Amino acid sequence: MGVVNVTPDSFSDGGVHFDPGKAVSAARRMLDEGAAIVDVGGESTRPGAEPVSVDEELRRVGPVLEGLQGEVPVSIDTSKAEVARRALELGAELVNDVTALRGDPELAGVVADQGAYLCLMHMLGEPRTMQRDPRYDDVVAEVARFLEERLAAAVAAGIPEEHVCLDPGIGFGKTVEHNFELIRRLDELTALGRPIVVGFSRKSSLGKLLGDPDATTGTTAASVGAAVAAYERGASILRVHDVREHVEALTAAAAALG
Ligand code: HH2
Repeated sequence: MGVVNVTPDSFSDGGVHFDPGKAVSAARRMLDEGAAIVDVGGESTRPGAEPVSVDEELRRVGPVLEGLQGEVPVSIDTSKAEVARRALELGAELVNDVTALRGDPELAGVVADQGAYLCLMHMLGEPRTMQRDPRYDDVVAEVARFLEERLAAAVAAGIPEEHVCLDPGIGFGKTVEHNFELIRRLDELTALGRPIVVGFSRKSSLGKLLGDPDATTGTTAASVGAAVAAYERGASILRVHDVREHVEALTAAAAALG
């Protein structure tokens, strides 16, 4: 899954794809480089980010989805029902909701009615404050319990279980150690029976691991290392910014692991 953030302020690629034409080209390039789907988002969820209005989010992602004309498989990274509805009308097939259906009470109905796929992600707290001293007794057990409960809520709202994938939410209310423990024990999440999405790409934990306590991003090489490890532990979808490098590394890893 390639990432195209149509935002001025994303931690990872802020501003690079804010121009719709550039975002459309980036999405097409990612598809050429081997992405199976491109995740288009109009709201940054980086630590400390302020929310964006529905109108502003639609202004950002609408022209990009129109420009892609349904030719590129698209995931819409939104928590807002109105944005998801418009994106699905414009050809998106998956709704990637970082609030796991806790943000907008109308979103589950939109996904169910349109027969869309859905990604439910774990987050402790909210983006503005989530990185202030996150604590768990057992991060993996708590994330697993949360995802199981949100999967049940999605199914109760009429979304078929087969349409749902689950994501531990790397960096969303988690320390460096929490993030790596989630990968190390990913089998406890694959045991939930749904495809697991992992988005470690460029996250600050990678920069911190490599020795910079104030890092806000991580390098491509570190991202690839984390993605290959997640793949080996059973992740099905890797959400990444540098598609070519990840596709090459994952192709080699798949050949080696069999
Ligand atoms: N990470 C980000 C945004 N959306 N969705 C899922 N399912 N999993 C993730 O790990 C995830 C996500 C944050 O990364 P990015 O989009 O690069 O930055 P920003 O939120 O600042 O736009």
